[in-house]
Formats: sequence, structure tokens, C-alpha cells
Amino acid sequence: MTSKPNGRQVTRAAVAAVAVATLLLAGCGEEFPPPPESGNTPGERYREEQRQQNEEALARAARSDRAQQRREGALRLRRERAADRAERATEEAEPEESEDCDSNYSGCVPVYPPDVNCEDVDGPVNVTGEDVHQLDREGDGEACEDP
Ligand SMILES: [Ca+2]
Repeated sequence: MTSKPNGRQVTRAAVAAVAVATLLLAGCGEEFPPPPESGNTPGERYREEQRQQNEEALARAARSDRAQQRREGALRLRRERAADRAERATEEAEPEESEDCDSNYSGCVPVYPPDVNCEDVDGPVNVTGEDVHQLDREGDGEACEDP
């Protein structure tokens, strides 16, 4: 049997609804968890971790950059000093050869150009690079072997 709700029943229902709504609203802060902060869902946690890792990596990189620059500076200085020492040692050991001998030959052949012939070369030499002076006509690697 159905009955049309009378005014009294409607009023009670409305009062009940308002009461429930009021309770829900009042209790909202306690009943529901606080709004999710970042890091609450797997995706957010992942992104947060990535962000922190990126920051840490950047910080590490910055520290490492500075350290690296100091190391490179020191290394450069040492290399320059070593190069200076080596250069001085070379100059003292072979003052003329280092600049006047062509690096394509193992003996001392004057630097090309100008082109030189075997008459200008002191003894047989070996071709270690390119025979720029064309001293080794057979191409066997030995030049000016026949005085
Ligand atoms: Ca030859």
C-alpha cells in the first residue's frame, strides 16, 4: 500500500536530511583524511623521488664540477710545468734536431719544404712517415742508402 507523504512526514524527512548534512559537514575534517599531500599516490611519490634525486644529482654535479675544476686547474699546471721541463730537457739534449729534422724520417732530414736531396742528408735515413722529400725512390723505407 502506498500513501502520498503528508506535510508532516515531508517536514521530518527534511529536518533529518538537514541534520545529516550538518553532521557530515561538521565532521568532515575528522572523518575524511586530509587532502593528499604530494607523495601519497605512487605516481606522485615517484615524481617526488625523481625531483629529489634530480636536485641531489644537480647538487652533486655542482660540487663535483667545482672539485673537478680545481683538479683540472692543478693538473693543467702540472702538465704545463712538465711540458716546460720536457721542452727544456729536449732543448738541452738535442738543441738543433728538435726543430730542424723532419718528423717523417728517423734520421735527421731537414724539414720539408724546401725539398732536399740525398746530397743534403747526412747518411742513410729511414722513412717513418711520408717520404715528403722523395728520398726513397723504391719505397722500401730506407732512403739515401747508396751514398
Ligand atoms: Ca730506398
